[in-house]
Amino acid sequence: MELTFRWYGPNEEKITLEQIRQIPGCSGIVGTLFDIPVGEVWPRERIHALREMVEANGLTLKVIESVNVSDDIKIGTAKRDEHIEAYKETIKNLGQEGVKVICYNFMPVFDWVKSDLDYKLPDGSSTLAFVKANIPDDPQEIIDTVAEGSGDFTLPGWEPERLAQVKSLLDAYKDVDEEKLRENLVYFLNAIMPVCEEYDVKMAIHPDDPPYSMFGLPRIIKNREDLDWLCNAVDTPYNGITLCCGSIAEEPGNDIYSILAEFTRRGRIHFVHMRNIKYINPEEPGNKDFYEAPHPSPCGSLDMYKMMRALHDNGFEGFMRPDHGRMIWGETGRPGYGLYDRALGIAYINGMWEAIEKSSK
Ligand SMILES: [Mn+2]
Repeated sequence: MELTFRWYGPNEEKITLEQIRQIPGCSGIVGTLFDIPVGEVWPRERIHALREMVEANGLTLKVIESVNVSDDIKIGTAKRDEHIEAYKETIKNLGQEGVKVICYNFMPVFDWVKSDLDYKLPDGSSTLAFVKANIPDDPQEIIDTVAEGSGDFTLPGWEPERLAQVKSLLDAYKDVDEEKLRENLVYFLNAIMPVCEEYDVKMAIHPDDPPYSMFGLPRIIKNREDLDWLCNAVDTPYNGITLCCGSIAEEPGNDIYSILAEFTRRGRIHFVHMRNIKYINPEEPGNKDFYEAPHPSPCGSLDMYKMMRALHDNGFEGFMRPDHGRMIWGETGRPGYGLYDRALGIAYINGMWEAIEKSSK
């Protein structure tokens, strides 16, 4: 298991690589080239420059999050083959620079949805939350909320230039149901798999966040059955999963522990987002509201030890990162991606892993 930390690059971050290298037990960066428009090739020189910067700080660059898939590919427009060719070129360039895993998602329009980016907890910290009553019926309103809440930072998947066209985007998806979206995902994967195999780069899909339909848009990576379908539809280890524990657990009906165990055993989990969430009023029937809790089990609704054990006991050998953290100790920055709370998350994850390993010998 290799522990990593998501970092958006020198122009997009106030967190520095010098700070990240001081987090004990963190060996790598989950990197990105945030400024390259979706559908275009990531040039090898740019990847190389990022890699050198990361390696100069004693860290590795083996995971990318995300190389976004264009809406043209998801919808299946006439432009998709052009975008797929660009994606293949990007995979080749990343592979040649030593990248092993690409995280991506196949969610229409919205990469993820939360109602609150500054949800106050009793201890004075703030976190991300999903409270259904605060989700507007009009998707434009949620875009405005996210734009306001993210301050000077662009949030992944919420690039303003893309969301400026949200109405026409929603319209473009009107003939895309779950079946069509699945077909388009398989078309994309079949097209890129030979390049992934040649350059030894594993694809790792991120589940839908939240794992159910919103605004009438189709969602196809929501639960155990969807992950099983994905693995069987394109049956190679290069077609794998970013198991985001929080996203899967946002549907209380999903058994996160058995999903972790099964897909680790099947060799398909290449990257894990370790996150705890706390359900809000779970006793209300059908209520799925939650906030993103600090990593330790007692702070949230998930048993982190049980999740780590499911990975360990089934032979997990991939990459992991703490997922979103709260804003604590007066830190300000990109919601979900502060330094301090995510570093606490790594310390906790490392402690558990060491204890599990030593007690299993
Ligand atoms: Mn995630």
